[in-house]
Amino acid sequence: MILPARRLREDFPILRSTEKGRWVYLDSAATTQKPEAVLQAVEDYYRRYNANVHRGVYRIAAEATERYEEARRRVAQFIGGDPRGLIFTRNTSEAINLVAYAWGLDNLKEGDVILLTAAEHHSNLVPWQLVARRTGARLRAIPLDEEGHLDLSRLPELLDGVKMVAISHASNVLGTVNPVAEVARAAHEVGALVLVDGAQSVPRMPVDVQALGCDFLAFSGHKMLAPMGIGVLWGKPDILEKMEPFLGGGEMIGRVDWEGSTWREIPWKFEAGTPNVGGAIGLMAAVEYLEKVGMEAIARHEEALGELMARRLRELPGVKVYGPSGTRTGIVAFNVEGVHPHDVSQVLDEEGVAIRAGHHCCQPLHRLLQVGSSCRASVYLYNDEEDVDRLVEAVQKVREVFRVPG
Ligand code: C6P
Repeated sequence: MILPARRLREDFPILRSTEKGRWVYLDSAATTQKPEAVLQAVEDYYRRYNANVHRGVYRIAAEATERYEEARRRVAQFIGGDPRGLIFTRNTSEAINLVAYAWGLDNLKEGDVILLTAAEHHSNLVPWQLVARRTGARLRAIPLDEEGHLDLSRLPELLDGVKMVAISHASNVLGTVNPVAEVARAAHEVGALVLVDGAQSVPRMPVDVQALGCDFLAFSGHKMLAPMGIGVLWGKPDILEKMEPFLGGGEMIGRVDWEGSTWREIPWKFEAGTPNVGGAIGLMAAVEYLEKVGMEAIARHEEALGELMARRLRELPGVKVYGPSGTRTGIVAFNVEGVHPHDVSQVLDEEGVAIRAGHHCCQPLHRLLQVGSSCRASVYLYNDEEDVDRLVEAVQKVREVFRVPG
């Protein structure tokens, strides 16, 4: 394998072996585990310089503000973006809602189209439904081919009347990576803006907003080694400058009077109230850890494990794997014939293997796959072939317990 996963696991207290043996975590697409470096950075903030930011002038308040703004610059650099466009949010969902409301309510009107894909997570579907209901805009979806890749053959037609293209970069179910740069070029030709849901790509491959050519990128810290409760919306500064705030409150204002208020400059215009300072500092530590391991190596490691996992599961009689047969990320959804995913997951848990079971917040996609739910195994930099063996052995056990034919 590309990465020394066994050695990397030592950096993650929760993944260290216990007397019961080694527990195999295969649910990193839901949330990743946290390395010592991140835990220490967060603890150091709370133990040594916990203070509100942009407010106090005493020593530790200045230090907290400095580190919070340093985190903004480091995370912006990680995605190749201008730090003035980097807004800290709670997660991907909040980042997408920010754009849907703050941009959508003022820029969409009756008959305008928001173009998504047929594989979107609810977080990149429901906010647009809510805003479409308020503005009279309509949703349209780019269809998928047999393997789950985007079918772009009708893209020019699909772009007719489109004002916003909001698409995921990597699917949280199918293991596919969408050709975002190609879609963005076509979208810009018809004057549409492009939002990329990077929740599953930013953690597992090099992502550069200039190369993607997107106007907005949303992602979550907790899926890339950082704590929960910190996420990012990056936007092109000139677009963000023209947008009204999403939430109102402390610190996002210029001057407040009973008659009205003015806003601070970006990015602070979009950060109302006390931010998650410890989370941002944790995200900076996570980004530094990821860069040390190397994003290119992480992507290749995941691809190799994803392909291996999909191939080994496909070889088992009665197991159906979704998504492409070729290159994929380390996210593999599957079903065992006649066994509910929750039962599969429970037997796997008894074998010390943690996976996710359900619709993975992608109900329309599961309807397209003609199933209500699925099992999903997802790897990260701390997984290796041994973990794939453990998964396959545990699925074999499921087949035995439930007497799956074949
Ligand atoms: N997917 C999964 O197990 P939040 O919850 O806001 O941090 O991320 C939302 C989100 C948006 N887009 C994609 C493609 C995602 O995968 C997710 C989160 C998790 O698949 C939790 S449902």
